[in-house]
Amino acid sequence: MSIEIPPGLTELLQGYTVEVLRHRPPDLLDFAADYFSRLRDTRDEQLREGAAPRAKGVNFDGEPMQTESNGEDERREAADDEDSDSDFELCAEAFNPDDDDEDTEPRVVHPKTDEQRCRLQEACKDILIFKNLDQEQLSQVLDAMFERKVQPQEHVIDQGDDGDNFYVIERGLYDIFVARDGQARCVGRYDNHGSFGELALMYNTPRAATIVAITEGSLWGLDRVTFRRIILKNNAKKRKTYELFIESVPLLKSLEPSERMKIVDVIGEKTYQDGERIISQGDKADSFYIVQSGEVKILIKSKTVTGKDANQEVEIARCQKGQYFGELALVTNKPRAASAYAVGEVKCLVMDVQAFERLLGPCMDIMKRNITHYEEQLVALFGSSLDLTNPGN
Ligand code: 1OR
Ligand code: 1OR
Repeated sequence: MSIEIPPGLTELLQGYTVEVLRHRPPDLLDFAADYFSRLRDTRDEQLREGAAPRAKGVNFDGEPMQTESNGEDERREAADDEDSDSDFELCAEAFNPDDDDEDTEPRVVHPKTDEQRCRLQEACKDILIFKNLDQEQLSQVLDAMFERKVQPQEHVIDQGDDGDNFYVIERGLYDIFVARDGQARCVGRYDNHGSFGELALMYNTPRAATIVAITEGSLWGLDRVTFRRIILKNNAKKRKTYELFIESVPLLKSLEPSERMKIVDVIGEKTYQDGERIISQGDKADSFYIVQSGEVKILIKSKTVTGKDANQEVEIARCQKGQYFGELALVTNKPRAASAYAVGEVKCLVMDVQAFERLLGPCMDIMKRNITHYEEQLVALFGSSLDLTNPGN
């Protein structure tokens, strides 16, 4: 007896398998349900538009995968080959923020329980590259995110690979390794919060670092297509919004314009109300701040300078528009040396420690020079010297 395999079955299952291997979803059944209903939607849409259904599979990013060439692929590949010695070699797709495909492309939606949605919202609430999204963009991003559990020693990202997803950390420790001259060096660690994997997706470059889970943990992934459609489109807007301001920040003057724009790509804007504490003396540090509008006052516990009145804080400095603060703890790898409070409503541009180390290397000398002035200013203010490396008092 011969069993006839229905036409299309092999491609259908192959398409699904490829997407499972790309996304490694935690629940195969949920993923299958999602995948096949999106496939059907794409087919129905094509039928409605009067086109012959051509997709034998659908990318989980929402792009139909064509099994029959229409010539476009070859043209694109030929163009890619011409570029083959550029950074864009691995993933040649360019982003044009003016191509408003947001409403025509099928959206990626990973259904979530209420409990998952709560955990996801909590994990994403301080993610800087989500800060400038509007409500609708943020809800599309959250809908598209999927949960990924990891085990100790699991490589979430390998340096040199193509970028598939961006990740937000819900919990767990993750070491960052960067290989140079064949030698992998641990250059930092994410400790239960933050995000990684944006660079390859933003700039179409190979992964710039390897990220290894040190503990068991939980991540939320966002696929490349949704990331580029929403975050990159928003970044194009951000560049326009902040270009003039960023050019005016004295600390960043020595950077190339393209380096300044990379800063804009990863910063998030945060607003603080009058009297709100932005930084707390003695805390572990993970961000750097530039005052965009308003004024920030820096206070230090008097015990730190006089050894008395532990609860009393004294004002030691003010930061105005274009000035920065919160660099000291990142440079010295120590807890926050002072507290920072908003005076009136304040807007700050905030950068995480990894971006600070990656992008502000050329400004490090200026910051270090200014830190040595802190000591001199302190002597002028209090007539005493202070060990700024012991700020937790
Ligand atoms: P990605 O898509 O390139 C690896 O994949 C991710 O590691 C990268 O995005 C960043 O999100 C994250 N240099 C490059 N990538 C880093 C770094 C980093 N830190 C985290 N990532 N440096 C370390 C700074 C502490 C600079 C090393 C010279
Ligand atoms: P941080 O990461 O330690 C508090 O967080 C920030 O306050 C600090 O970085 C600086 O950016 C900012 N001493 C210590 N921190 C100062 C000082 C300062 N001025 C501003 N910050 N001074 C020495 C006196 C205690 C300055 C006196 C004028």
